This record gives sequence, structure tokens and C-alpha cells, in this order.
Amino acid sequence: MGTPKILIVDDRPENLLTLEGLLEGFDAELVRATSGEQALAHTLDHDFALILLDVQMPGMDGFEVAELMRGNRKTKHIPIIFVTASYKASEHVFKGYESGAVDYLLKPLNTMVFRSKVGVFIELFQQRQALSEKTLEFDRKLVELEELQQQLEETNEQLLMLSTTDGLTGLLNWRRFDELLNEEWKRGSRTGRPLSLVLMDIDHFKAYNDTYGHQVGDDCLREVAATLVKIPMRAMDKTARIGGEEFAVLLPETDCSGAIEVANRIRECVDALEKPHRSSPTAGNVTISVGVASLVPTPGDPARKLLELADVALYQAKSDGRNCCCC
Ligand code: GH3
Ligand code: MG
Ligand code: MG
Ligand code: MG
Repeated sequence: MGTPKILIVDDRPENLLTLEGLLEGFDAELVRATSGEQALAHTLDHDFALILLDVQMPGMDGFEVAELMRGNRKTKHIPIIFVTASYKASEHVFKGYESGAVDYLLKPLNTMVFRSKVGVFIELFQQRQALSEKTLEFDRKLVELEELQQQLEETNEQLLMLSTTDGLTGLLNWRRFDELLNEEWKRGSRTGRPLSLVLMDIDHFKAYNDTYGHQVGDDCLREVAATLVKIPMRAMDKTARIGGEEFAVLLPETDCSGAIEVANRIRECVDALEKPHRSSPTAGNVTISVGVASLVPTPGDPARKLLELADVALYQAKSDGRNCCCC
């Protein structure tokens, strides 16, 4: 906190000296002005705890100075005490208060009373300063708090992302897929609309890993996932990696023929990658087998029913020689 400043204004230097004498001993810095104009200029450079203002001055008088200060946002809070020897009439005192002064003192001044009043304003100033520092501190804390809140929201979003996303491929993971399957099953059992599921499994992937290594196997999983993502689907269709080399697409409001269409498209796209798989007994490239299931969800049955049906179809596709779709 800075030392409080008091502005003393009087056109007569001897009066300024008298005031200085009366203010001796206060922990305050005195700033002097010998005209109203000079006083106003000082108020733009300093924040005063108090202004002791003469009334009668050549040029701008004290009343004018006070009124101008009161009209200025930067200075209107500064307390002004008029100190005068000549303007003692009631109308002057009245005008003094009207112009915004907090007090109007007549000379000769009573030293004790004068010093107590000055002391009160110094104290008020210090309290005001402390309060504004607290406000600043509060504002800083508020900004910090807002930043923390923002970080927390971002972390929560990231956590949510991590808990629903497969780290290797960026597709939805089994956890999220299972949730969506159950949600769509419930929705379908309300609307009576069919729900379809396409299950995919890479053929002879163990052999692929054995031939090319696990890392290349991972790259292959990513490539198959990227292929699935590129196949045009509706926003409500959800693609996930639900196991090691197993993928799934959930197709709400889609019947069997629609789902088979999607399944064939996917199988063809993976085949068309022509990704070499020299140890595959099925083909010389990476292929998938696809199982399709479609049901109108019934309220009493679990969503698992659809999954089991698709699994049976997938098993059939494997038995039928792989790189094909079964329903
Ligand atoms: P099928 O045609 O009958 O599906 O034969 P398959 O070899 O693909 O099936 P199997 O279930 O015997 O083997 C699956 C392989 O997938 C075995 C496992 O090492 C591999 N696998 C599972 N998860 C990952 C993974 O995250 N990365 C890699 N590189 N391989 C994985
Ligand atoms: Mg004067
Ligand atoms: Mg498998
Ligand atoms: Mg497999």
C-alpha cells in the first residue's frame, strides 16, 4: 500500500506553510498547488486521500475546482475540505457543501479538531486501498478459478473420450458400443423399427501376425478401421472395434436387406484394399468374414439376442469359406 497523499491548495505560499505545519507528523505525502488549475492537474497524476482547498484564489476559485472534480469520474471520490478565512457567510458554507465538499473549515483552525479530521480521512483512504487490493486479489482468484474449471472440463471431455474410444483405431470401443446397442434396442422396442448389426472378423489374422509381426498386425487393424470409417453411412450408424480383430456396425432403423447391402460393401472395400496376406489360406490378401443380424426389438428380450444372432451368422461365414457375408 502506498503512502497516502494530501493535496494542499492555496494561492498564498504562507498559507501553504501554515497548513504544512498543522499536518506535521502524519504519515502522508504533501503535494502543493497555488492555483485551482494546478490543483486539477495534480488530481490527474495522483490519487489523493484528501484535498485541503482554499476558496478565494485568482483564476479558478475553490468552488469551481470542487465542481469540476465532482464531475470527473477519476476524481469525484476524493474528499475535499474547504479551508477559508474570508468566505465565512452561511451562503458560502452552503455553496461549499453543494459543490461536493465533505467539510468547510473556517480559519483560524482549531489544531486538534483539524488534525482529527485529517486523521479520519487518511484512515478512510487506507481502508479503501486495502479493500481495492482485496478486490483485485479476489478478481485474480476468480480468473484462476475459471481457468481451473476450464481445465477440468477439458480433462473430463478427454476422460470421456478415452473411456469410449479404442486406443488403437480411434473407433468406438466395446464398452460404448454395448451401451449404444442397449439404447438402440430400447428405442427400437418403443418404435417397432428394425435394428441391424453387422459383425466383422479379419480372416486368419493369427497367421497374419505370425507372418508379418504384431506391429504390422496393428497397422493392418488401423487400416481396416480407416476403411470402415470411409464407407458412407448415416450419422446414426455406429462403427466400433469390439475385440482384437473384430469390428461391428450398428444400424438403427435398418432391415435385413439394408444391412446386407452395408455388409457386402464393407467386405468388398476391405478386399479391394488388396493388402497382402501371403499366409492366408483364403486369399493372398487381407479379407473379412461378415455376419449380419436384423431384428425388431421386443421389450422383454435382451439386446444380447441380436449380438448372438450376428455371431452365429459370422460363424457361418467362416464355415462357408470366409471372405463372405452371412445372414
Ligand atoms: P479366423 O479367420 O478364424 O478369424 O482366424 P484368426 O486367426 O483371425 O482368429 P483367431 O481368433 O485364432 O486369432 C485372432 C488373432 O488376432 C490372434 C491375436 O493375436 C490377434 N490380435 C488380437 N488383437 C490384436 C491386436 O490388437 N493387435 C494385433 N496385431 N493382433 C491382435
Ligand atoms: Mg486565497
Ligand atoms: Mg476373432
Ligand atoms: Mg479372425
